[in-house]
Amino acid sequence: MEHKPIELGYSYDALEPFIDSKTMQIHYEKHHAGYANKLNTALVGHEELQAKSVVELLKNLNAVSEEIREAVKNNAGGVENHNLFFSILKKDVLFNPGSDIGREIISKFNSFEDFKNEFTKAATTLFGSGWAWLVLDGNELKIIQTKDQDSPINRNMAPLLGLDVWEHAYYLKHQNRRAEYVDAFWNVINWKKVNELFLQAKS
Ligand code: MN3
Repeated sequence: MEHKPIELGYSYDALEPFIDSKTMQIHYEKHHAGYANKLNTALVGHEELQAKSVVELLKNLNAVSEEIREAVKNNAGGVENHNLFFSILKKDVLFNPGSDIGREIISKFNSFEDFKNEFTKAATTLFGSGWAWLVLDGNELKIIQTKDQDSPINRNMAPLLGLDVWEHAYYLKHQNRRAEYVDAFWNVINWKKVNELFLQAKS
């Protein structure tokens, strides 16, 4: 199969003013598409891998021959991480404490505020390029960081919420002020989608 970025399903300016239109456009058209293109290039001549989805590739990197394993890890990770990220962004969807994910978050982290603080800390303290995640690990919610384009899927965890903290995700609008970007992120989380991902991961 030819790997492609996920359909956005919303316009580049849909997340203004929290995530600006220009950043969205470059992030989606250049960065996200770049990972898909590089993954397709890496898989040329590897027919047995071409039928696999990015998730299947990431779950079993040992099945990928060593010469292209690093490229597949980075670029399949890049595709999947961005697919997740772009699919959980929407304005005006509030956190619902009565939803399944809402109740689980409060049960695990004591309160939404405590969860928010812990996730924010993971996102702001990650050194260099990478991601902050809320994942389901077995039956347990966890907040984790990954470096570069490493995916929680590599570690057999199901990503529910992810924040890209590579500079390309915020530099045009926020320059070096990552904390400002992380703060803005809380206004564009599609909690309905996160709840769906949680229910899927549990079943
Ligand atoms: Mn990115």
